[in-house]
Amino acid sequence: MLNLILFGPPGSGKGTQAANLIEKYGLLHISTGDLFRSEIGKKTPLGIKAQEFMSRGELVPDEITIGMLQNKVNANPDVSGIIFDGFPRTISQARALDDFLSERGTAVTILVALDVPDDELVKRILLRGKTSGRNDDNDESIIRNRIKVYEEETAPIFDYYSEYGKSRKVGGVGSVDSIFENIASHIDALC
Ligand code: B4P
Repeated sequence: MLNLILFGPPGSGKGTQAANLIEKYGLLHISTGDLFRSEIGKKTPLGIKAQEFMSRGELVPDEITIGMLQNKVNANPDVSGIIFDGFPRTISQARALDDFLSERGTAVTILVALDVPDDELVKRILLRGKTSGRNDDNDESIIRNRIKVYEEETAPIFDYYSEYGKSRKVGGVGSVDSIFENIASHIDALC
């Protein structure tokens, strides 16, 4: 099973690259951001809780996020692999993911991090905000807070998987196709 963590700060292009990767490798795409937005759209109790954190640019608490992720994986038992997009975002989510995959007789194969400068991230997200309808995309101070939360809580996951020789870094500025080729070369070197 190919279990790929697509990693990087908000706006680095994880969702964009995931779309191409699904096509090439036939993987299930799980985006925790998309799952939360779907719950928000349906006004479920989980969505109402998630909205509170997302609108401030903060992470949704682990106890909500981990359970939701596990439900999604359990609902798709026959897949040949998974792209985890936006998960894990804390070390404790990473540990929970490792335990959960190990119970299923599998493990994270590779983490690919997209590297993009902060000012480019802000520019991209503000541009996306013109059409996305996402209230966390429209306010520069909320976007900067998302980047700060990423640096403090999420970035250490890169080193966590480096210890197992699983982390790779890819430049995230340039054409979507050239970035995709780069990601694929790292995956192909392992599989
Ligand atoms: P996410 O939905 O994961 O969103 P994101 O990080 O903003 O986007 P992504 O990196 O996928 O960027 P995209 O491809 O769209 O998270 C939203 C919120 O949900 C979080 O802040 C948090 O509150 C919550 N959340 C999610 N997961 C969680 C978890 N595990 N734990 C706790 N909370 C969680 O690209 C961005 C833009 O750039 C697009 O407009 C795209 O067209 C453009 N772009 C992409 N590639 C480009 C390129 N090469 N050049 C120029 N533009 C490019």
